[in-house]
Amino acid sequence: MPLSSQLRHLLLPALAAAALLLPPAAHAREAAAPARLAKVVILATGGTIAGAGADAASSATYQAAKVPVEKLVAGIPELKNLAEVRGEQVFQIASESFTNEHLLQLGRRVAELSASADVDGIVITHGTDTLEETAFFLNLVIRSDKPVVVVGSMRPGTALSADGALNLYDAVAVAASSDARGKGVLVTMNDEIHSGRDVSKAVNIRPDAFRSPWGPLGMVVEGKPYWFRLPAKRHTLNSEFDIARIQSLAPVEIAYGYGNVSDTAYKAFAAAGAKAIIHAGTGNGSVSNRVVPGLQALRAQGVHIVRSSRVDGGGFVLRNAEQPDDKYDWVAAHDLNPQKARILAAVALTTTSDSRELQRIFWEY
Ligand code: DAS
Repeated sequence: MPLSSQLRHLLLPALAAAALLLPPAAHAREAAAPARLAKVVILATGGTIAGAGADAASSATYQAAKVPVEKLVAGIPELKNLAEVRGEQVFQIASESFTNEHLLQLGRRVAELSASADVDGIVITHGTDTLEETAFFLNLVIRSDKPVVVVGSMRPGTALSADGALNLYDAVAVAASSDARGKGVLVTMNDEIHSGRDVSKAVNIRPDAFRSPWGPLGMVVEGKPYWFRLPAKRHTLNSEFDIARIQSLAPVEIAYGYGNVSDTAYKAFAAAGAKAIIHAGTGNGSVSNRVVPGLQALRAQGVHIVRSSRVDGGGFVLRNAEQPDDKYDWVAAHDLNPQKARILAAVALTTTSDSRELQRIFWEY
């Protein structure tokens, strides 16, 4: 039954006065303006996430690096519920064609943006082939705790059940979340959040292609990150490396170990100027007895030998196990696969050429 006007006149001032007595929190909640959306910059480099195929059934036959960043962002209007997003087209290439110069140029832009008060998080759209190398490189050299999230897709946006849009939505959600700060460079693929250090591409044509041997750090579900683990190795603000102090990366090459192998590739790499060679060895980074003398000679010429393993996913190369690393002055790559070991060796060589220092760095990063 409606209040009489007389009673209303009596009650309203009393209710207003009572409202003023509410604890500040209640007032603050009602009065506060909605928290501003995080400002996220998407740096686009190409890859399948920017790819296009001839028809929807072409999920593995397509051209990478075709769709510009503006179209990627426009294709996901829901992004504006997560963050204030703007895009920059840094490159438009398939990532198998990345060079050290691409890594340095991208790293310098990421460093510049992460130093800006007008940027809360950064997303990098990237081809999946070398995504793990770029993510690890940035993890080593970007001196900021702001979220940097690298993302790709296994299918072009033109395909049935394309994975790029949700992967990018997840990446923006993580880059916009304050609890992603300080966790190092991250990778979002297939609903999972991985450490840029650990993750690698384990399958070449499925959306669940990316695996971390020690497991993902968390998941993104409906635009919300859920965390279950933290990185164990040094990264970003806790790294001794800084993109601002890196002018170039030394040539570091990878040679594969297998039955009947010879030392030809190692010698050719050294002759071409390699400062370190990553041995993608069998098993525990083992080296054929047909190759050991050649590697000892290269070490004597000043070329570093880093023993990684072609076995990728869940173990690590043990120093002085089957190979006398102390005697040969070689470096054990620990749990890093050959392509990650190449990145760390190249970054480490910007500050030292001492093999004991290199080994310390391989234990710590
Ligand atoms: N060629 C692959 C690349 O650019 C396509 C992809 O998977 O992103 O890495």
